[in-house]
Amino acid sequence: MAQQRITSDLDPFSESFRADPYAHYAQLRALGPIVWLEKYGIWVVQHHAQVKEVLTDFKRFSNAGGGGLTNYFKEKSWRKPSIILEVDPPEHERTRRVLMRLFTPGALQKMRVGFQVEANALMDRIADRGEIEAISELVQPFPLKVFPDAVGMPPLDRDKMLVYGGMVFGGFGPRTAWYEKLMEQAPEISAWVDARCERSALNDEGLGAAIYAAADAGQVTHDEAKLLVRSFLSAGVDTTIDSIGLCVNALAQHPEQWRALQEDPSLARAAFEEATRYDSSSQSLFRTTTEALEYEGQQLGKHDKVLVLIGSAGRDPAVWEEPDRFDIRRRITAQVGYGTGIHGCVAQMMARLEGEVFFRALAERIGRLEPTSASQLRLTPGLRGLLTLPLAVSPR
Ligand code: OVV
Repeated sequence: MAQQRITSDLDPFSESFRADPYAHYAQLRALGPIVWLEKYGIWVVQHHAQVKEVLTDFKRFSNAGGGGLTNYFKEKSWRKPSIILEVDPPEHERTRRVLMRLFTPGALQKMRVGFQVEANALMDRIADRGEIEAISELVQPFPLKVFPDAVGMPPLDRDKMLVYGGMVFGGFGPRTAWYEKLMEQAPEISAWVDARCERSALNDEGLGAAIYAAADAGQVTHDEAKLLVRSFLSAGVDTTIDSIGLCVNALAQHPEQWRALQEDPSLARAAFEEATRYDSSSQSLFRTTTEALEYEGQQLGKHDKVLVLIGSAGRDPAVWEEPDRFDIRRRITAQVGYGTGIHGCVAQMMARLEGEVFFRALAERIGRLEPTSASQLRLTPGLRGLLTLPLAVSPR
């Protein structure tokens, strides 16, 4: 028998919630394993156990209902739904397989060299600058260079790319005035993205060409190949920019952790992994119920939206010791910062590689890494990240 409904008037998309998400997550966790958010008429799960379970149970919790708050079973999406994120099995298997095959250890090893050259050059450019605005000068330039290089694209126009990212991830949130204003640029930005995904806009060596080769081999259609390249552009740039930025911030805020990384730069990958638990760019995603069902004592309706707070799972004291402590030596065995299950981030090994190479170069080449004034959060829904991060730096 379902119990009485557990409800909350918290608004996870509000600026006040987003300015301090972890305290709000703790409030939600205290209420129960699944809570009804009155403002949006959606469910939310916030404990590691339920986050993992909902993400894994694709039969009851669908992706075809859309990656965000918009319910595709009831409303139309602003863009053609993603054919990898916003589909269920069996359709999902074909597209997922094509992308999975791109990220072999050999392919990643080939990327590593290019990433290292870029990271080292970047650190050397900023090391003796004294004071920098780290987001625009240190963080953004790295994914904005290595990602298009790996895909086989010409350099990305920073401004267009970041507006597009705002649309994709902002589109996962509510239809606010901020969002409607941003969407005035949708026709122009969509045309720009579409052009970047054409086969003729990609070189023969990158991940993009490999997707079109899979289309030549009959694994997907050529139209689908174009949409899969779009998924790369949608999911691969803002996410890594924000994750790397938040990790730089965590290190600057924890001088003893920064010193530990400098003493042993081989901790770079572990530091980035810990930041993906402690303060990840991806805080939440959505599922939609396929049918009416009882879950954790609550009665869910058919096609109800479920907000899955992976950022809260990363701070759940049931799973992590001292979850609010940033500790780059922590053993991470229950990471959900990349999601999990059949929709777990398909390029997560590439993201980890970017982080590893970036933070190793940072540790090897930068001495001082200290905040000079307060950083600014970007309080838009979809992704967590910093707008600005003023730092004092010096060469090592
Ligand atoms: C994981 C993710 C985020 C945003 C967009 C997409 C995927 C996509 O496939 O378009």
